[in-house]
Amino acid sequence: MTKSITKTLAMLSTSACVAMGATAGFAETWDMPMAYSATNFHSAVGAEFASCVTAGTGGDLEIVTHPGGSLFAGAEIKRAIQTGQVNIGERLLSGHQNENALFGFDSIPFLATSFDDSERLWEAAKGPLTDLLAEQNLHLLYAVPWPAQGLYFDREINSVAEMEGIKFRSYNNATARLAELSGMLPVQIEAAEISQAFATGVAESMVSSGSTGYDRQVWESLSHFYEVDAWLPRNYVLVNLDAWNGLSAETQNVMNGCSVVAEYAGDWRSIQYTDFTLNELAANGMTVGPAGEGLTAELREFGVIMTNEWLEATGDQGQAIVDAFHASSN
Ligand code: PCA
Repeated sequence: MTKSITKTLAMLSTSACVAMGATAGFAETWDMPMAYSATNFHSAVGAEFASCVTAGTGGDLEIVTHPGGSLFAGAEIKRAIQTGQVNIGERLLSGHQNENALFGFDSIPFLATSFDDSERLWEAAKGPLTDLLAEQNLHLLYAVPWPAQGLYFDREINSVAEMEGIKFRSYNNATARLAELSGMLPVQIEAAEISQAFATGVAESMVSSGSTGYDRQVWESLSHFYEVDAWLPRNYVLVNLDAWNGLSAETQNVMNGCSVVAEYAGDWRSIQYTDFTLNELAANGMTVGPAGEGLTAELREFGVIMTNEWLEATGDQGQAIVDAFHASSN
């Protein structure tokens, strides 16, 4: 990895010189909508990526990030890029599982539960996902995992039976299905809106990372975080394919180089952020720790059900991803 980063940086500086040496063409600005708060590590990585491209192209292509859902809300970002309302943006693709089940490969409970697993699963899925996105007029640049997903509640929970009837904030089909299997009542809410949803009692629980709980200060309404390590969903930075094809080879090179750096930095930040945010949840009064054995065993059963459902929905393509993931651990 270090070697490829060094190569990338060398490539970037070459491209930057080429771009700066070129006779100034028309400088272009691309707005980049992002759904999560400005202080979130994904948004920080996006801002670094934007500066990298702006500097690397000698200002020929300036990218301006708009975090916190300020330009488009999370659910609208993919369509905005596809239709060319913006040329670039970041989106949690599992939010579009209803369009194509393949988008949910990173949200299958207990398939890939660590950063290493997540990396291997991503390697297995990258090809098919890139092809699927290209069919939708989207070019995939890079993807960064969230820390592992755990369960938040406003009370102590030791079994699935105790979850009956709890209002559960979901962020994609998989999280809604998990709620359904455990007898909770799912309500889909963007991360930007959850502080208010918890404060007003619209939701009393969710599955997410320590990162989102920290960003949204959920300790104001919730009391428990159970480290379940259920899966690590990813955010994806996508470009409108026509806009991508319209870029010069030099600019594409710079963007590819900046993407490699962003993916590497994003992984690193996500790993660092895991302990930091869990400590912050505890420091702000929440009970933070692993789920009990009974609850964990029950949740793992849901994992088996949901893995089978996903394989049924995706057929040979899904099976090939899961097989390649398992094969890569040998
Ligand atoms: N935070 C995002 C997605 C996964 C995560 O950790 C959210 O809760 O919306």
